[in-house]
Amino acid sequence: MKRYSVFAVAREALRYHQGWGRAWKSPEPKKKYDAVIIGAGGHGLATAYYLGKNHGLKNVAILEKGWLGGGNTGRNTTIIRSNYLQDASAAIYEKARSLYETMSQDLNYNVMFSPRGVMMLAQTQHEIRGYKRTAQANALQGVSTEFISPEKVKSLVPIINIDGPRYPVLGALWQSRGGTARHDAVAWGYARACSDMGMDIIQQCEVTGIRHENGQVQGVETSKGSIDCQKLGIVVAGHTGVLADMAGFRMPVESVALQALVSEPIKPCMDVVVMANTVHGYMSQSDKGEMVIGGGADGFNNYTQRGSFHHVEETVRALIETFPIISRLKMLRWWGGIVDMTGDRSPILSKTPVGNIFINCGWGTGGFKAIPGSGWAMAELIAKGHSSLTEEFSLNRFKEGKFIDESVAAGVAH
Ligand code: FAD
Ligand code: PYC
Repeated sequence: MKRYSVFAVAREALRYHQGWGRAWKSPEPKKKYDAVIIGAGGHGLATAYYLGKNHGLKNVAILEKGWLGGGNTGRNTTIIRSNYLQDASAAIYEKARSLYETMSQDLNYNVMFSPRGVMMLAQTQHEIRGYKRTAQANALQGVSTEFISPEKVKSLVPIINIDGPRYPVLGALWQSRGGTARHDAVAWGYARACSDMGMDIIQQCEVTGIRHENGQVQGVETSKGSIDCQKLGIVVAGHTGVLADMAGFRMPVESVALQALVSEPIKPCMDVVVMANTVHGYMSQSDKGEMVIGGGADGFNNYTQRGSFHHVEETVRALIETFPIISRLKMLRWWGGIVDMTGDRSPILSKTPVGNIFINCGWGTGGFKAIPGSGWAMAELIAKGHSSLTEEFSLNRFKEGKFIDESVAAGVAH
């Protein structure tokens, strides 16, 4: 047995009295988490939630360098749809869209899912062909979409000008069960549910290093100290390259800023979401009455998490022909997020070259809509080592050339 001098005992008694704990007790063995998730955005939180809910893995920590939902999850324009072209995409995006339908009940947290309908305008002959093809693919995939006429577009969106001189509206791809949800609430709802399951969500905790030995992950170094884990999920969107570098491998993603803005609030005037991909703009109206407007991504790689004047001008100029009423609106605020783009505009949900490190990224400009489906699939991959929903999104596709081309369905110019 260890012996203590009288001074040591007195010192420890004083520490105890001052509330610093029983310093003479043998130290608790260092906690090892079954899984650590880096990134408390929607995808990281949803992954942790389904690890607990679907696979009983609750000894989990979620590490966030800022605040939960403070990345792209809290900066997006909240469009939810599943009208993608390829089968693998339709499967995961439709899984996500259907989970959004019951998310408020599942999490007992109102995420304000509003299936108000999403339309993607066809303003060139090329887009008509593309969207008709997507509608047919969606019919085979069991995703409900249709190609609608310009007259139907006008009846759904009375403020639209379908006779624009440069880009008249020639029809639209319409998904009536697409819509929007409150992005912060999605993050908060998942976070509360994770916390209720006993998971640790550690904010202001930046991961600065990743430890592995003999090809197996051991843990991470953070701004709050070192943390051990059996399995590690990297879910950091625009910072994917930085984290992959810490683990010693490279990822086929580029980081660029994507921006959006809102107008001053006005009376309700548009109760569907409209995307105009030829002119690079999209718009919906928030519950507060603001017109939520976004455009294309920056044409160069960067980490600047903010908006820029030329984007506001380009985006608004592009939309004014189709929505003349916005020319009189004042802008209230604008912002940017750093999105992670892959070459085929499809995500990566995959094992990595390091054992028990998994990665979820590449959602680029369109990952908000995918949060629940991605979390569901990623949790299965982490818990069981495979998931039918992630199979085609693995890193192998870049070696094998099996790309999942969604450059049109991504819906935002890049
Ligand atoms: P994030 O929410 O960015 O979370 C990643 C987290 O990782 C961040 O909180 C970050 O702080 C943290 N992190 C990074 N590095 C570290 C580190 N070293 N240690 C600890 N934590 C770290 N998608 C749609 O479906 N519909 C839309 O309408 C839409 N509009 C968009 C509009 C804009 C302006 C933007 C920017 C994006 C838009 N998106 C949209 C895309 C969508 O927002 C993203 O694909 C999605 O939010 C990604 O979620 P995430 O959880 O992967 O990333
Ligand atoms: O993926 O639908 C989308 C989207 C719209 C705006 C940004 N992303």
